[in-house]
This record gives sequence, structure tokens and C-alpha cells, in this order.
Amino acid sequence: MKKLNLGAGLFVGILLTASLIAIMYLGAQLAGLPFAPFDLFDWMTRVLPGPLITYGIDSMIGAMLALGLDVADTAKTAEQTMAVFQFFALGVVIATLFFGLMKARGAKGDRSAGVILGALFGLPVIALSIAVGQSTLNPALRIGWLAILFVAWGLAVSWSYNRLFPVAVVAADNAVEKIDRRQFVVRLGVATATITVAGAGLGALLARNEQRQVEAALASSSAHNAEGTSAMPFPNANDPVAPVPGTRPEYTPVKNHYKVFLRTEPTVIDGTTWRLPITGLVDNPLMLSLDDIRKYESRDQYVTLSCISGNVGTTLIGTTQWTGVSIQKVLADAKVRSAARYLVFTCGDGFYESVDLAAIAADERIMFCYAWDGNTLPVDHGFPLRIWLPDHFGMKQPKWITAIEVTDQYKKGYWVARGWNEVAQVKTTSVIDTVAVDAVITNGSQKLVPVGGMAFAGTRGISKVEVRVDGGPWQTAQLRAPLSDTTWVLWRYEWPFAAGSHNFEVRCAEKDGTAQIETVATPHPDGATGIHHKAANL
Ligand SMILES: Nc1nc2c(c(=O)[nH]1)N[C@H]1C(S)=C(S)[C@@H](COP(=O)(O)O)O[C@H]1N2
Ligand SMILES: [Mo]
Repeated sequence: MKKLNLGAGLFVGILLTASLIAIMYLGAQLAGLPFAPFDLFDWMTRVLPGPLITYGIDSMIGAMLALGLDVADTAKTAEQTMAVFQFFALGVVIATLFFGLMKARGAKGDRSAGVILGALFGLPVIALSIAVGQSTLNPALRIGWLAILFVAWGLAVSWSYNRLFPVAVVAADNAVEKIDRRQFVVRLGVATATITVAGAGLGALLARNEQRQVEAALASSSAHNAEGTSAMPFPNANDPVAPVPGTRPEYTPVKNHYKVFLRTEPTVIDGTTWRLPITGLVDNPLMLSLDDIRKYESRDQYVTLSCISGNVGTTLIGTTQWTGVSIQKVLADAKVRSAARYLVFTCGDGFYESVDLAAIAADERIMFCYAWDGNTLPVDHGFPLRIWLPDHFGMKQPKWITAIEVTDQYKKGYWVARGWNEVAQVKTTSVIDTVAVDAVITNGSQKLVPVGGMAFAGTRGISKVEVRVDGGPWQTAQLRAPLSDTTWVLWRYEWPFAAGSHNFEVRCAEKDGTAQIETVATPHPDGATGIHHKAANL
């Protein structure tokens, strides 16, 4: 009987918590109501210490790489799965404890027990969902909806307990009780499974629909060509050094560009009502709409953006064309006072960062960016506005900008406050994408295997890439002209074929001859360094 206790609690907890999550999900997709599992997870990643979060991200990315998964695509899905699973586990544990406790005390699973149980689970979750949640609905509505769901969950758990362990059972009726219990278990299973499948299924359908609508709205609102820049000739189209087959695309399709954001879900901002206040140490405070910003002279720049969390050879790097306005132009209109030293950016997702005004004054390329690949900035990548800071990792470059304060006070940025490098200058890196055995070139009696990849050094540029095989001498690779002086450089090296298994290594040097750092360092806290290598069995 004791054993059955825990088992029954576990069983009921699993069924009812799954239903609870499914209904919340449906509410979120149907009416933008809060999805508590994501809110709980987002709250945790904020309050837990930075190193622990970093460790968590690193292990997750490590595990995905070990499984051969594409990190850029899978990271958010993994995070969302973790968020749901964590909430689910919490509900199951609470229900199981409830069964154990009630049984031990010989208590009756009545209505008040159910309400108390629902409140125990629900109150903290509701509090932090209101505090950090993404739902823009009226708080009273959000609280009311969640309260109803949690109380219903508590009542259902308590009622199930009552049905499975009625307090006043007449000893002689044991057999009847058993049948009754079995019937109840079956009915509960069928009912909760129906709710879970219907809620989750309908929710998923609605989610797909919504995604399509967002995409359609973005496409129609775009002031640029719908095919994107990729349909136009690239500045290096005639370069004789062709990428080796299997090398990453020189121009990353936006849908394949890596995404990193601190929340479980991207931040959705309504571009029609969005305004950017630029206030503080200025003589002319501004309140800019997206159209106001688009009126400034626009500039296009091919940009390679990379994330500091990536290991050497990471997929958390991509190249596209960024369009926006020089921040110098906008600040001239705001009339920044001489005492000002920094811009402090606030973002829609709670992210923040400081940018040095001296850096902006020294580089007119630093921009407010509103378009990628000739189209409106995608929601995931920071619609309506993000900054571009040449030479720095993504962690220094706010997306979903909602306000800018001009100030003389330095404020550590979101990731800086969590132990990452304050400057976060990109590390010079080179990567082997492919040893293209399928593309062997025959040169008389000699067979040459093309080896290819990229090298990147931010604005410092690349002057040399070298490859060596099995620890032999370093050989110079050919460099393809890059899309711009702020993108990666593709390279190729033709290796005289020799059968067997071989280890290929690559290194590079910056424009001024500075060699890439060969010492191995982890991404945290300054960005990864070390030599990339690729083993190939030929
Ligand atoms: N508001 C906001 N901006 C942000 C972030 C974020 O979480 N929130 N992440 C930063 C990090 S760590 C990186 S690597 C880049 C990623 O930009 P992408 O997702 O468009 O590739 O955005 C940066 N800007
Ligand atoms: Mo990042």
C-alpha cells in the first residue's frame, strides 16, 4: 500500500501536469496568455549566477555537438524543451509529495486541500510570470487565468487522491474499491490524454499560423527588394579563387543565421507603435519612429557577426548585409553634451549594454541597423532596431533596442555583469570546413584534394592562411577576396593526395602580420582561441 502511494501520486501528477502545460500552451497561442514554463525558466536564468548559466550553455552546446546536431538550430529548441520539462517535473514532484503527505496524515482530499495545493504550486509561478513574463496582456487577466489553471490542477490532484484513497472504506468492500479504482485510473488517463493531445496539437497549429503571419507582415512592410541582397551580384563575384565545394556559404542565408538571445522566446515588438527615446545628456532629446530612422541616409555593410560562446570552429557565426544609419548622424541631431561619455542601451527583453561615445565618434560605420539582407530585420534578429559595432562579439551589440540614455556613468552590460570580457573584441580565428575528397583535381599524374574554410579577424582583416597536414610544414593557402573588410575571408588549399588517415590544421595572420593565438582557451570569459583541425580518412 505504501508503495502504491508514491506510484499513484506520480501517475496522477504526470497526467494532470501534462494537461496543465497543454492548456497553458493553447492559451498562449490562442490569446497571448502567459506560458508559465518559459517564464519560470527565464526567471531562473536571470537569478542564477552567471558562471552556472555559462556552464549550462556550454554543456548543452557540447552535448549537441557530440550528437552531431546543428547548434544554431537546436539550441533554442533544447532550451524550450528543458523549460517545459523542468516545469513538468516540478508539478509531478509536488503532486507526489501531496499524495505521500495526505496518506501519512490520513487526511481527506477535499476542496480546501486542493486549493491550498494549487496555491502552493501556483503563487510563486504566477508572481514571477508577472515579473519577467513576455505576455503583454493586462496583468489582472494574466493572474486570473493562471490562478484558475493552478487551482483547477490542485483540485484535480486532490480529487484524484480522494477517489484513489477514500478515507472511510468499509473493510468488506475491498474488492469493489479495487474495481472502482481501476475504472477511475482509466477514465483519468483517457481524459487527461485527450486534453493534453488536443491542447498541444491545437496550440502547435496556431503557432505555425502565427509564424506565417509574422513572416508575411515583415515581407510586405519591407522597403527593400523581397529576394534580398543575395539576388544581387556580390562585390567579389569575379574573384578567381573559388570556394571549395563543402565550404560554408560565403553569404549566410538569413534563415540559417545563428540566433542567440537570453530569453526562451524571441522578443516581439510592434513596429508601428515603437519609438526610440534618446535622452539624458543631450540638448535635443529625440523620440524616433522607425520611419524617422529610415529617413537618415542609409548605409549598407557586409558584416560577419559572431558569438563569444562559440568554440573554435563554431557555427555561431554568420555573414549578411546590414543596412542602417550611422549613429554619428543621429547623435548630431540629439546634440550630445560634452560631459557625455556613454550610450546606455535598454532592450525589449531586459538586455542592456553601454557603448563608448569615443568609439562612435571614431567610426562612422557604427550603425543603428533596421534591415538584414535587404529586408526588414527579422523578429529573431532584433526587429525593429539593433546596433552594429565592428570588431566586437555579439554580446556587446543590443538587439530589440527600446531606449538609449546618454550619460557620463558607465554601466556594465548584461553579459559583462555576468563575468564575460568587458571589451569582447573578436578573436582572430581560422576554420577548416571541408577536405573535399569528392572534388579531387587531377594535375597530370598528381591528384590534388582541395581543402577549404574561412578565416575571420573582425576589422583587422586577414593577410595569410596556412594549412599543415600531419604536423608537416605550414603551406600557404589562396585567399578569396572577402565581401567587405568586415567579413570573413574564404580560403582554399590544394593538398597532394596521399591515402590513409590524416590530420589537417589551419592558422592565419591578421593584415598587419599578427598571428592568430594558438594557445587553447575556452569561450568563457574572453572568447575561444586555438588551432582548428579536421581529421579525414582518405
Ligand atoms: N536584446 C538583446 N540583444 C542581444 C542579445 C540578447 O539576448 N538580447 N544577445 C546578444 C548576443 S550574445 C549575440 S551573439 C547576438 C546574436 O545576434 P543574432 O541572434 O541576430 O545572431 O545578439 C546580441 N544582442
Ligand atoms: Mo553571443
